[in-house]
Amino acid sequence: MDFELNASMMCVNFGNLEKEVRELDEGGIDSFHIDIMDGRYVPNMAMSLNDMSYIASATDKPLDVHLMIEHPNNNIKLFTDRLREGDTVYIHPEAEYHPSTTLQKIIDAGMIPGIAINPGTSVETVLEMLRIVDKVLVMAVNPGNAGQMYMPYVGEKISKLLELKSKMHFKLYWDGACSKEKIMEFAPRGMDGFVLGTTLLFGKGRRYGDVLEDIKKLKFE
Ligand code: S6P
Ligand code: MG
Repeated sequence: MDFELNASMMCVNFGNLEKEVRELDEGGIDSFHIDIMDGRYVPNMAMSLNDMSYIASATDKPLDVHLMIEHPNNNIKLFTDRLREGDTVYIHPEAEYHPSTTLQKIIDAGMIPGIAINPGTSVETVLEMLRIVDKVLVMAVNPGNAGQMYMPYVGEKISKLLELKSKMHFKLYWDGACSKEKIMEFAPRGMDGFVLGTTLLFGKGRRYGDVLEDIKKLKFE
């Protein structure tokens, strides 16, 4: 089965970022998920621009940068100037007056445009934007922290998005409380990738490569 595994980098041991990136890279991760927060759109501040730039310099694999900030349009160059062609930038449409203007800037800079959809945001609210983005990140938890509870009502929304994705040509990714059971259930239905955090990958006392290998070996009926 073909799906990507993305590492939620806010969950790593920042005491040795170089080692964490190397182990994930060698362990077979597909991309590095970078959570950027401003303490306003969400009540937290996780990773910094410097963390992001360092990770971009330490791996050839793609970064997907998840901007949980108000009015990303005002500061989008801070990110696009430090990223590489082919990296992804997700914005939250609710955080911007004219989200498509910001998405256009991401496209013009050579990056892949994406939107993140909160658990409480309906598909209908973002329907128009689905036509211009390449990637959609469905939040299964409220944005802001790792280790939170899965919001069971997102399942229905994911079903709608899975129907729309072939018509509208975007890829669909899962972010938040991602467990083995969720991968077993949603990968066969067409989910393109999963962001792995404390639920499945980090703080388990196991080598990242071993966890990733177990996931890739999952048997789907
Ligand atoms: C949440 C953030 C996510 C988390 C991820 C962590 O604001 O966007 O990317 O880092 O949810 O995974 P877990 O398994 O700890 O929920
Ligand atoms: Mg995220």
